[in-house]
Amino acid sequence: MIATNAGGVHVLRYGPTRRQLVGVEAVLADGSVIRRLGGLEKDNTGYDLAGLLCGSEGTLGIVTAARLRLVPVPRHTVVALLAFDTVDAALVAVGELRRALDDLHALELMFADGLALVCDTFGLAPPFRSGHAAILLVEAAGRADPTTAFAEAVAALPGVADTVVATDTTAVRAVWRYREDHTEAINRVGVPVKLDVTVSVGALAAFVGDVRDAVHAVAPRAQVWLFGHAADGNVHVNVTGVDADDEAVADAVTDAVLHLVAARGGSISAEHGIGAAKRRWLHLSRSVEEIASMRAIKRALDADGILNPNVLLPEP
Ligand code: LAC
Ligand code: ZN
Repeated sequence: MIATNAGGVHVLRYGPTRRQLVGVEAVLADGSVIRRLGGLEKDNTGYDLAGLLCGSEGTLGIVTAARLRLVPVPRHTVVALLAFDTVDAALVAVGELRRALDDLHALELMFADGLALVCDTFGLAPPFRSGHAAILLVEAAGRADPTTAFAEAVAALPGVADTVVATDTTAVRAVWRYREDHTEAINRVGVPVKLDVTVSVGALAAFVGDVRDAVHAVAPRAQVWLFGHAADGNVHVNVTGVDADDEAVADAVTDAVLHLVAARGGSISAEHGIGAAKRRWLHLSRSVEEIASMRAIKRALDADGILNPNVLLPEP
């Protein structure tokens, strides 16, 4: 989790792993150990090495211990699925809910085709009587019961075509399945080309509209599955119907989507990292100067290049 700066559905409330990290112990490439586990909230004594190691994908050191910030488990949780007949209406609701709900805990985006696939694949009852273009999963959670504030915020939203609400643990879990089972359902269609991108929330509607066209321009018969973390502008773009082992087509799909993201000022990896698969495209999100700085840090801490040598940084 630390090496990848893992994200997930609660980043909007708590931030990614880096925000939880208050210290690490790590073994560096030369065998030396850095250890800073005191957990001081205020500590301006130089470079933030824990923050640097977090998200470094194993290229700078091996994390062997960590000190994490703890947050109280919310006592009350309420979850709803909100259906919208246009993507724009759903994304307007994203902004409204962020402004209106202090206890917002998750805000996830799905589309009609992905939801239908999940229901078909796992034999789940469709949550709505008819199909809707875009669906938000909204979770509010807090020390006090957020149900009233939640109901008021949802009632004030324009464009809600239908709702499903869950408050008890079993119902909450059942609602989350519609979102969380997306990855497994898509994997059963075929090995997907997987992309994980962010654009600003303001650019999300246009991106969602354009990304299918961008894929179809290079792979006309491909299916494009979109879902993700609406509040973060983070969309998981999974493409099936292209042979993932046919590198030329898979690369063309990746290239098309990641250039679209870059043109809209987004990030080519929101959560999943660069790894080996995306290192060729790092320049779309990072400047020449930034990549040079990253190379200098890598050289300083791992002169022989023994730690995860083929990930993150592009081949020189
Ligand atoms: C998710 C994983 C794919 O959000 O990041 O479900
Ligand atoms: Zn995700």
